[in-house]
Amino acid sequence: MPQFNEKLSEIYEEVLKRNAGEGEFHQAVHEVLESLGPVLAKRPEFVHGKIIQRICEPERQIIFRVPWLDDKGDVQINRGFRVEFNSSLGPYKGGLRFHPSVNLGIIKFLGFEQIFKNSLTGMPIGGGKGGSDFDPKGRSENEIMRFCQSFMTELYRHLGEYTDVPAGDIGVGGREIGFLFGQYKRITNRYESGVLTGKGLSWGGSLVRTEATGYGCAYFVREMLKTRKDSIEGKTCVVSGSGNVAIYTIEKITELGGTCVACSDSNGVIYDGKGLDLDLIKKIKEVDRGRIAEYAEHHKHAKYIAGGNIWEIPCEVALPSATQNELNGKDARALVKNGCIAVGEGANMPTTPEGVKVFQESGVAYGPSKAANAGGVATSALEMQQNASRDSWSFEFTEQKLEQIMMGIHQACYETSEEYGAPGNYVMGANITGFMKVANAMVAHGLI
Ligand code: NDP
Ligand code: 2IT
Repeated sequence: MPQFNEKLSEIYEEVLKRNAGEGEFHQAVHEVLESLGPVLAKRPEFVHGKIIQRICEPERQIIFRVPWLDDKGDVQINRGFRVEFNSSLGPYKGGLRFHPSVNLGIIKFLGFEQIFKNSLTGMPIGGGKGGSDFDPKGRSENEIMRFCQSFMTELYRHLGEYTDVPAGDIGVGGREIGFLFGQYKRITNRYESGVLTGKGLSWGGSLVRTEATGYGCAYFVREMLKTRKDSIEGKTCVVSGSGNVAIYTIEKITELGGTCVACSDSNGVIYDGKGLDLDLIKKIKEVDRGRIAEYAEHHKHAKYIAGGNIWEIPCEVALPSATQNELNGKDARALVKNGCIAVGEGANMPTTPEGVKVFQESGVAYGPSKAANAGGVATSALEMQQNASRDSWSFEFTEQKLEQIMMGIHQACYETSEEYGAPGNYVMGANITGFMKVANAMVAHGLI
């Protein structure tokens, strides 16, 4: 594993001091800095210009009150966030997360990761992230709408197609983007399609955006296996979560010949040895907005394990697609012991540092989130491109672009890992490739 040199240790200590208590942010910064030693040795102007210190400091952080009325007429108050992290490659771009666990540190880790992920896509987008500690679970559609309207009533002044372009993340899908877009349009009196991505298909959305993160992750795993003269065909796969990313990961993995035998939500795990019935999962999650436990009511041969640990289920390919730090060192050891040879991260930073170390030391093909799940934001950028030209592309054309982008990301990461003497280390490959483009642009833009 790469080590910190004295300069990087000093930078990291400063990050810890300036951002006390933000554990996830520290973790994300640590993982990127670990890769950058050899880059600083080659590029002294990055050191003189304090490029890393500047990248670690968001350009702007917005925190705001979100008051709204629930169905009983009671006042509810949540906290809204938007961290506009880095705009050297384009307008701030990144999702909104609605989940009770959201706090500034989580939004900052996500925004920080987004800078390098967005750079890797090759599209003109900067990095940002936002959200709220609002918990959508158990809320009626009217409550969700009122919350989204109140959230946008503050956020709109910070957005714009050339300024900051949010999209979905945990708890924010097509429905929420619709309510947010409607309120933005009403307040600004502008039909500014490019201000949000993940829109509905009849009002400026792009085909393939819904599928993009999961499809992209499956493509990335396919490419990793290809470098090892292997394929997804015939592999047993396990996908955590059962939301947007998990569903379309299962879809593409199945299309590529793999068999997904398990998925989950925060209450438990579904195991179906015959291969998951995706139509049923889509009905439960996308139509009925239900819980994954319901799967076992429809398929008696399937097993629901309340509170179970999905990583104990033997598989050759693991696809963590729920949330950060959902897979720890012990889980990684169990996966390796049970024959896991590849990991593709659909979620953001789902593996703890100890887990990452286990995978790398065991020779598992490990695709880190900022590379493996970049297909979602890349397709958001394709949506922006269509909005700017008032065009809409076919499913086939858009998916082909997504596939090319994912193959390009894989190749760039692999080549960089070779160049820096660690072939197949996609963590180093992704961090260095993503960083270089941002750093070069920052140098070109001067001290801002
Ligand atoms: P969804 O809200 O559609 O689904 C989230 C899934 O993860 C649900 O099954 C949920 O279970 C589970 N989950 C969420 N939080 C937790 C938690 N704290 N503990 C256990 N399970 C949890 O979100 P997405 O599918 O969009 O996002 C999943 C991951 O993918 C996130 O890490 C996100 O940042 C990342 N991602 C998403 C992209 C996108 O385009 N949507 C793009 C790139 C990355 P439950 O219902 O029980 O909460
Ligand atoms: O983590 C992510 O890349 C996303 N949630 C998608 C962001 C986007 O702007 O499409």
